[in-house]
Amino acid sequence: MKNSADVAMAEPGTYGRSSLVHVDCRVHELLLRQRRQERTMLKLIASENFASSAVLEATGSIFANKYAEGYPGARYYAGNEIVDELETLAIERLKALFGSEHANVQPYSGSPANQAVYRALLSPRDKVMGLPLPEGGHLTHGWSVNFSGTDYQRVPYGLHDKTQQIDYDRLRETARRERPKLIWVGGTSYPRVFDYAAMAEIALEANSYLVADIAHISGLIVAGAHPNPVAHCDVVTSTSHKSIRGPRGGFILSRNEDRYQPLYHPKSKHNLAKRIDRAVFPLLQGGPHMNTIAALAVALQEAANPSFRVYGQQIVNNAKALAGALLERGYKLVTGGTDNHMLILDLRNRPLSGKAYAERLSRAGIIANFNMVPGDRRHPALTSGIRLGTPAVTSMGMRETEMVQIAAFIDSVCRQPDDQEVHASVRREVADFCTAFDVPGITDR
Ligand code: DSN
Repeated sequence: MKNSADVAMAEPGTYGRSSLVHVDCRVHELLLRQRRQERTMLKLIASENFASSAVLEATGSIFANKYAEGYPGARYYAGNEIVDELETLAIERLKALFGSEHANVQPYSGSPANQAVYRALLSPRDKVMGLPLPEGGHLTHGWSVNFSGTDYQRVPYGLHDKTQQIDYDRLRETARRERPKLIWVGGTSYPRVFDYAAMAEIALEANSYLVADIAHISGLIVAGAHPNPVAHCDVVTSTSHKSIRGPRGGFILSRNEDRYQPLYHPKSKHNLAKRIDRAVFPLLQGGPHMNTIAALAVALQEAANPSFRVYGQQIVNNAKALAGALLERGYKLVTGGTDNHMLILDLRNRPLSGKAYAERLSRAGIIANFNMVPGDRRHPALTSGIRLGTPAVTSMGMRETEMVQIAAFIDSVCRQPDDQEVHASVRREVADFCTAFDVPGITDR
């Protein structure tokens, strides 16, 4: 028997009208399974969220079909009058939300956005300071296996031994000595607020560009639940799919003018904004994903709604409640707690690796990622930590009471990591627990 895809292709007129279930039952079945999983499990990955139905609709729209290499008003393809309006709308919304002079919405995601910053500001082998990955930084902030660590000179800065928070005094000393051309502020597993004003002072003393990577916390910033770095930084980069609850993509904010242009780019005829734009396209990328830009515009409209402020604050309240409940149960947390949307369980004194605990939790319907902790002696593929985040469960409408219950689920699994019956029983309880909440973007039950 012919499969449904053959039928759709064979019958003239059916192409373009059949729905997924009729064209590809295998992918449809996988989609249904993923949907069921997301409805019945607790998504505690700090970098994930649930985009709204409106954001998903724009992501899956016909804007995906359009080639629009270039920028609004200066494209290399015809027929872009409407997408010019669309991209301008996203840019203006972004500038208004963050108070930025310039915005580029074309980066395909966070790492390409960061790569564009390197290419706009630096030359190969220039010195770059960043927080190392095991201490909470990102691969692109100068980690050895990433282009940022192989093509540039890495000057790591670190955490205070006691507080496990950024040691700004040591950072200042290192910056004075090394005079890096760029300093990153931001990370992927740092559960505290960043002191952008202190970083700006340090960067100014060292003649360094200051670049904030706000991928994790952009939603918190818009909601007023974390300080906004824009006034302190030369450039700010972000993904758009984490706490800001947009499509999978990235963006860059910057000043128009480059305060170090005479020093570092005396021959360039382009200001900072223009150099960022040229680094994204044509240097690194081709056609922008206009469907993603459409969905970003929608997400920014949602984030401008006053209810988003309530959402952002609740993410933080929930993270604090989850941290408090785990501390009460005797768990150790990196830095002793959290100021933002994430917490990192320090499992160095436990028998199993972070990876092993993450696997057990997953069997019980709790999805989290294993993560390095400061001073970790285990291999990065095993680690001694678990990172937990509250953006997704907060999008489901959960509050502090539910965080206490989630801590109890986590504790049951981690106390009995080898008892599969316990995992199965927690899995049933978690599924039951989730049925009381709606999952944005997943409308059917
Ligand atoms: N992969 C992202 C995270 O989980 O934090 C960072 O790029």
